Amino acid sequence: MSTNDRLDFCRRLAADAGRLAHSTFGRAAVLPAKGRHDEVTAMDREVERVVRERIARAFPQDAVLGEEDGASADVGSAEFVWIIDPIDGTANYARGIAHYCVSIGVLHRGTPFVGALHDPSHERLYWAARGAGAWLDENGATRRLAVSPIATLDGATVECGWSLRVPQADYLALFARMLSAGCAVRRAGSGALGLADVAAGRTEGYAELHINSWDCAAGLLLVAEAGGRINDFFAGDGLLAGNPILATNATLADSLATLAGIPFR
Ligand code: LIP
Repeated sequence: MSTNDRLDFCRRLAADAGRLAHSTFGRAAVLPAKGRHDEVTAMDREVERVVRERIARAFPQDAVLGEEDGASADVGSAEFVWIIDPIDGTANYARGIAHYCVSIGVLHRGTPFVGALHDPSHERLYWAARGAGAWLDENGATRRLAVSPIATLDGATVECGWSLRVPQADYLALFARMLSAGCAVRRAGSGALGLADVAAGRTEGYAELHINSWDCAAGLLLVAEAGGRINDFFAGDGLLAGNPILATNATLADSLATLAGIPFR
């Protein structure tokens, strides 16, 4: 199988999964939360079920890791691992806020290989392959993505992801450091779309003190292939346990790494 086979399949799968997710947007069947501010809907589970089924048929030799149903037994040994967030931004989805996406990334021997991210609310399909650039299909056209050229912190916008997975004091300190340096700071509730914004040059950075691999596997590749700099998220047990994440444009990379306290490789 070539890169193109998995890339083409990943793009089609993310497109189909996003359309499925959007079919109940605004009337989501919200299930008992996994934790405070950690929602899940029936559609999260349905999208992941469908995505897993299609991957198993097309690439039975590949491993899978998904937010809702966990890791297949061969996730530590398989050459290729598919990483699925069926709905990233579930809290937004559950509330009818049109800021969510389906994110599907593929690792080859532990590093991002191809990925696709579908934002059905805006009919945007982001995709990338290692060494082949990052791209956006929108309004019937495909354009290459490039990170922002902004070179000053007081001109930068940075998204700082939040969850109860880290102490609130640490998050507030991160937020305060960014603000004190002159950055505009946002938190929109989807790490994957936050990474897509960096890749598309809409923001200059995305930082989060802990994020899971299913939130970011596709988005990290988008940023790297759009000319940005990313930290070594998959170091250690990043795949199964998550890690801090920093994804930036090239120009402000070192400054944002210092402010975030998240070093690059
Ligand atoms: C979301 C992440 C985001 C985080 C949110 C939430 P989910 O993922 O993408 O980085 O800040 O709290 O965890 O749970 O919507 O798939």
